[in-house]
Amino acid sequence: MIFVLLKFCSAQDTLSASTSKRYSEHLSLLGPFKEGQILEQWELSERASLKPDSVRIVPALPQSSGQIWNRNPVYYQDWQVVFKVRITGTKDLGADGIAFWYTSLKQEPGPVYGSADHWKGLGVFLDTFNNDGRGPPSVILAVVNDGTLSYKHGEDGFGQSIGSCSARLRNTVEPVEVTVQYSNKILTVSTLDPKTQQAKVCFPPQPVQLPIKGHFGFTSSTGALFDNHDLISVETFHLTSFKGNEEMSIKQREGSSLLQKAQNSQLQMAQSIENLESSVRSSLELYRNQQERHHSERLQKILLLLQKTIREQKAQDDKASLKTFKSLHKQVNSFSTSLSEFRSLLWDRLLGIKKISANYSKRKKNFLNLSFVSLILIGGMD
Ligand SMILES: [Ca+2]
Repeated sequence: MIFVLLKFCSAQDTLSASTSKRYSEHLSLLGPFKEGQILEQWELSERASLKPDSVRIVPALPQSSGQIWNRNPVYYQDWQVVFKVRITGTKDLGADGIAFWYTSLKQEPGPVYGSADHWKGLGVFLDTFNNDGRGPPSVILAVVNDGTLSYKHGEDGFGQSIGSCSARLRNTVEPVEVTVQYSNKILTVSTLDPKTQQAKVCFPPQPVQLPIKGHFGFTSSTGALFDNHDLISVETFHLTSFKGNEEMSIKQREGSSLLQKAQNSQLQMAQSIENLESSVRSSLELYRNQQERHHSERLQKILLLLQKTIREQKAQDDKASLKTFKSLHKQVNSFSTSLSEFRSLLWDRLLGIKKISANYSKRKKNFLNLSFVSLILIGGMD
């Protein structure tokens, strides 16, 4: 517990009082490990392997290299990575050391501590072999590359680093603990003194520009000389500085303002569209009214025409009817005349019949009288 507090305090030493940090489990790596275990957030190259308490980036074999990269990109603006390594060898000299990376992409294997050259981002190298004979036997150095720099491995990056410090790295009693921090575009590299448990800044913090998106990685290589290069642990923190907050707040306000402007613009646009729609709707209404008026007028015309036609037709009908009526009347009159004549004729016939009847009756009576007289005459004779 005391160790944790001290460690926390030591880590805090490199942070300003206005910076808070949050542990990122998915970007951290802690044992124990099982052989053959698949790390969810980290990918190992074939040469790298899991040991119970560490990731063996590369074993103590000549001309070897190994890599371990976090799988998913990091989007932290400010971050802090605390890692522990153990570099052990049976010989007096070993090589080449371990590199910590924060690069825009997961690097392919290559010549720079087992990683590709011309990287974009940061490399912090724990160099265990002095290639050019200058300076201390082992150092920690930081190199920032924009993708154009070719690392001079044979000269241990002479003239290329932004800072370095002497450090005992091989066969230490305790693992070597290094803290790399990027906050407010300032890079700070520090080591933990195993005796005092105090952080020691490796070189004066440097202003650097690192990619917004990147990957953390650890790689290692050996040459003719070799060591076991073990990564014990990685603890990553997401840093949030109040200044950053203020900047963020300003950016948020700016963003909010832009958003507001965009929203206003959208509202204006929406209003314009609404006005346009209203105008179109009015025009359509007017057009419809005009059309309706037109239709109405047309209908009125048609109606009038129809009425006229009907009247004319009616008139024609009336004429026809009158004609028909006249004809009929004439026919009726004619018929009536005929009927009257017929009646008259019948009447005359009737009178004639009556006369005949009367004559017949008279003649019959005369005949009867004549017959009676005849009978009397005849009887008189009997
Ligand atoms: Ca070297």
